[in-house]
Amino acid sequence: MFQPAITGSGVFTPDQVITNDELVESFNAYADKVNAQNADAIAAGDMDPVPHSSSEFIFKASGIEQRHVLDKSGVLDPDVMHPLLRQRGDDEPGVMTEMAVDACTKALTQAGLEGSDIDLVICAASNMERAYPAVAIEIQQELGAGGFAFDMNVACSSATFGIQAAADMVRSGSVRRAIVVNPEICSGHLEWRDRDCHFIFGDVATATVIERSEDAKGDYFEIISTRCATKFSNNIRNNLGFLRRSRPDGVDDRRDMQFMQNGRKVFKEVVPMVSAHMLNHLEAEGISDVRRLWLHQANKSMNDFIGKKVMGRTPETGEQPNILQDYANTSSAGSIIAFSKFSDDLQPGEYGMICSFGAGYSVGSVLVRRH
Ligand code: CO8
Repeated sequence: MFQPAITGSGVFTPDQVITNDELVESFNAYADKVNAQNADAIAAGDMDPVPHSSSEFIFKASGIEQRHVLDKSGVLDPDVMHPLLRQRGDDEPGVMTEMAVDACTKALTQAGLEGSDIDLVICAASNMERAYPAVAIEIQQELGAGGFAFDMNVACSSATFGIQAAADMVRSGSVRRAIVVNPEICSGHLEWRDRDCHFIFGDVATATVIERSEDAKGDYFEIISTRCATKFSNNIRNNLGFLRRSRPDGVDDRRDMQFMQNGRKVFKEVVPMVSAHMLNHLEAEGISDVRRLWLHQANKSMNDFIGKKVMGRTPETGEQPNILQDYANTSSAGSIIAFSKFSDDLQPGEYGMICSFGAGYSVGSVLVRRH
């Protein structure tokens, strides 16, 4: 058995930013347009008007101030309301691969490695841009990595589930060096025309290098243990799938072909589930002094609750870093952005926990110790 360690991490952040005010201005223009087009039906009581969104609500309910996206022109155009991304030819890398390679290159540089040193690529994300060939295999090719590659999807928990899979393989010796990469184009499957959720997501890619601690070339975090759990729930759902064409009632225009959630229920059900999961994991390892929590980034109040429960007190500034004010919810990448940006200052011997949670429901935790 070998001791797995995280020896590098990297973040690709798209250049384009949408502030809450920009988002709300475009949403309200869309609402006004739809309401004007349906003025008669609304006046007759046959249709409810589309209500306006507000920046104040968004910040208060979620803590989000802005989000990075691959394309803001389409998202903010009231006649489009989704990103406009060039269709890639079959002979060029896909959009997810491009983002992933950027994040992987940063993570590999931090680990002092080349792509050819890697013998496992896991592309772990909420959505894949095509059914096959696996996005991970294209990333493997672009990196010049050897071994094998595969895609996995556990929604927002994809990164921690991927790290568990990679760490277990490194531990057993079946692979030597792995990279887990999370390219999340959340803007592609968010319903920007629904004010209940239009503010939630952003785009990003993160990557984590996992190898034997004895192979590490610089600083690293030992992966002490990992723990994953799932419990079926319909409260976060997207029905877009390969069987859509077989349904008699149309193809892509239904609301359930995009992200849907009952946010209130998710909040109430997931907070206790995640807190108990993390506490059980720490208790099983006999750890009572975890110094840093890198949590999934969906909602600031949610993280405040979880942090308080797990630490047994209100976490001090920096103990539970949030990045969602700048990035919004980036699905599986959120906890890894927090880890990548806020882990350098941990002292040797100190413990931290990465934890992601979301649709499924799913929750994954990774206990690390700074070497
Ligand atoms: N502007 C103004 N008012 C609004 C808006 C808005 N934009 N949106 C809603 N309101 C109104 C509502 O209509 C409601 O009005 P009323 O009281 O009259 O009915 C009122 O504000 C309150 O609405 P909510 O109850 O919905 O508000 P909440 O306080 O619950 O906040 C949140 C909503 C922010 C969504 C919150 O519930 C939350 O964050 N919940 C947790 C969500 C979560 O953690 N989800 C998991 C992450 S998703 C995941 O796992 C990944 C899935 C795959 C990725 C998909 C990528 C696209």
